[in-house]
Amino acid sequence: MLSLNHTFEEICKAFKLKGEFFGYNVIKSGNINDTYTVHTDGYEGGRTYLVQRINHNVFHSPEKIISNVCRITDHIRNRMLADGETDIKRRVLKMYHTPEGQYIYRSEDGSYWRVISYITNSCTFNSRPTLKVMRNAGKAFGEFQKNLSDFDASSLYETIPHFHDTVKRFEDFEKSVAADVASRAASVKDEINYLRSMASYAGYFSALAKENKISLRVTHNDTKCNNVMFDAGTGEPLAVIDLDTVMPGYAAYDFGDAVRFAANTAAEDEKDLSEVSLDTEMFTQFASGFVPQLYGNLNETEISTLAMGALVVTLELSSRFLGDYLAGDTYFKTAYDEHNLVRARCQIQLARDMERKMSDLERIMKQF
Ligand code: GN1
Ligand code: MG
Repeated sequence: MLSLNHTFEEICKAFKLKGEFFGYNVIKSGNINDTYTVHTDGYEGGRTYLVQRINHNVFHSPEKIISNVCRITDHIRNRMLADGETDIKRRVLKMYHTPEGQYIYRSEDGSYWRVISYITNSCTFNSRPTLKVMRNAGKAFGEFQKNLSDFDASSLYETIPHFHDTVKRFEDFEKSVAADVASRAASVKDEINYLRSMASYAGYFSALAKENKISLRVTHNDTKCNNVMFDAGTGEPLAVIDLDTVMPGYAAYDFGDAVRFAANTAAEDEKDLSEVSLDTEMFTQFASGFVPQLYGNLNETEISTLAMGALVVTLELSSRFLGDYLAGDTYFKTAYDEHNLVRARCQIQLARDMERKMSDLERIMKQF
């Protein structure tokens, strides 16, 4: 296998990045793509770039994600510039291209690579952020949706078809149970039964859409709080990143997925289930940042069903983690054998707590 040093050297040359490559760091947080910071020297004290290997098993058409991401970031950049933004390089990602106009570099082993701007003096937070970070993450994702509210959602490629189609996710889960290729179904009967008992929630949002009570919007679809870059000095949100799954979607999935990840009192893959619950204060803080950004864009039903989005998306991800465990761990990166099962159990525990607290959560949402 080729060394990463060699690959990054090639990439720096192909993209004509400033300075000479001298080293890289691994960014560990993603479950799909591989992300690195790549450092160069010899040009005004050096430069840092974000270099990513696109997971081709998940994103079958890297050109389509590049096209979506370029169009979205151009749109946001133009809107921010029109609003007088003066720090534009730190507020929106830039995709690099080679002198020939290529945004993707194929390394000798066939991998797909891209180069993205690195936001200086910034930081990200994983689960268990502070209340201030939570509010600012809400503001960032709300502003992101607002900035794309005049973007024609139907013109985007569906980079992963049926990504937040919870009904289809539950059907796929049932297929994994039936196929049981890794012979694991017998050992996770309780989890399977729980998800089956909750299957009626899967169609909650598609039913509202059928009745024209909610609309498709341009949504982010992967609103983990570590997908927001914050100013390392002030804690203010700068930019939303990880734009590969930006597609038409329902606002509640963005709201819900953010809460699922960041308002969990434990990590997404916590083994000790007694640590796992939904922190209503964190939930409130996120909502207080998110909802005001979208006044005038979302209708009453959309706002009043945001809390339900948290439960539905948590059930959806439970079915995806457990489905991948049953399929022999082919989709999500895992760090150990039972990782997907641990993740699924954690998400199920969280879903149980959300269901218990749903009337409180809905009451909280009424203040916005
Ligand atoms: C994956 O790799 P990452 O962290 O951006 C997944 C999301 C899940 C998330 C769970 C393309 O996102 O849908 O919610 O893991 N992304 C894809 O941590 O499947
Ligand atoms: Mg992602």
